[in-house]
Amino acid sequence: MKIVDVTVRVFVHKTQIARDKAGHAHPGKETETRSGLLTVLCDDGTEGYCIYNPEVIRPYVVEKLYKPVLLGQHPFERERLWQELLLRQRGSAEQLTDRALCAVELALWDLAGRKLGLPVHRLIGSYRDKAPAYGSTMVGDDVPGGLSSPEDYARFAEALVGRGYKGIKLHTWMPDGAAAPDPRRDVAACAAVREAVGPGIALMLDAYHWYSRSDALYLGRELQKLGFAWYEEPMDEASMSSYAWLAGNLDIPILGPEVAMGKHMVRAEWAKAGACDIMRTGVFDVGGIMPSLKVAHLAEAFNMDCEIHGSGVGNLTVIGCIKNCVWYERGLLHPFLDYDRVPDYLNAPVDPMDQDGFVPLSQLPGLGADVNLAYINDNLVR
Ligand code: LLH
Ligand code: MG
Repeated sequence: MKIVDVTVRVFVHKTQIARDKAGHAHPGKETETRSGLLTVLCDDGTEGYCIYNPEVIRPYVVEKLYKPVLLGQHPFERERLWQELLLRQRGSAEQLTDRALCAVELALWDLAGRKLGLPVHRLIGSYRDKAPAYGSTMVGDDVPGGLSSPEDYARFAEALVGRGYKGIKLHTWMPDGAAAPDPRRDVAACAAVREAVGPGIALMLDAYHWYSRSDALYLGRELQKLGFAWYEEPMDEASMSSYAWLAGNLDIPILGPEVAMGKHMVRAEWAKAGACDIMRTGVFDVGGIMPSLKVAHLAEAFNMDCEIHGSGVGNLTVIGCIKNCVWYERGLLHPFLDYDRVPDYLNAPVDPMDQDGFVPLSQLPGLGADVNLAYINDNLVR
């Protein structure tokens, strides 16, 4: 069995998500957007897929970086292929990003699962068959009834509890939203949500990511009083020593790093430095499922939990295979959006949630995305 082609089919589909100038997602008018179906194809006809941003998996990346490593190789030699892609990443003039590394790694896993007729979490070794989800809100906005005030957050939190969520993470206001950032307004939103949902719901905060040490300390002390479960990325993660300082000054668990470059290696440094109490990884942050497992196992060896960043089949698969993680991050959510609506290019949602707030691990062969190939082929960008 060997890889004979790597392709990307770019297609259009409807979206109700708009991005602000800083790239944060908000609800918007229904419009069309583009996605790419990355496909790794083998000589026996087996295919593996990953749907992702077509700018990240653009032709240059496929032709000059993926194909020279993958063509002619056995698709099950994932660790070796990943390490060879890593060598190219060093010399790629930053064209092979961790996200592009992740996309092709996910496609290789999907291919293996489809070939063997197994969900990937079973192939790796399952730990669980479902995970509790926390509802992860979009960042704040200026739209009344949306996420424009502490009261809006409180009403939305009540609705999320009604939907079944046992945990909620607030993303509060970030520039270029009006009056953002403001740690006092963040505290008001967190207090309003705690008041609305009571003590039995786990609450977390992912605030503006560039607060000063003094603002981050003030905010953390207030979250402690409100009984929050963790405090995420209040400062620029490039300064690990700021996080070690913050963790040393607060009792609330600090979660990180999420965006700091350096995959599992930088996370080892954070664990050693005491810069976080709960480890963070996400498949698109560190280059795939394998490096995420390395991070989770590293954290386990430090008696630390490792919470997984973001939604989707790759992250769910990691959660399915590790013990030291509590939650699945479901979102991003907003009162004006129906998160349960199935995208045009899928036949079923990747993370359906029951009324008790649990998301099942997929039992489909592969990563668990039920890709609607007919839709994609009918809506190609030529
Ligand atoms: O900045 C944002 O819009 C969010 O923080 C987003 O990146 C989200 O993925 C996140 O950080 N979740 O934990
Ligand atoms: Mg985050």
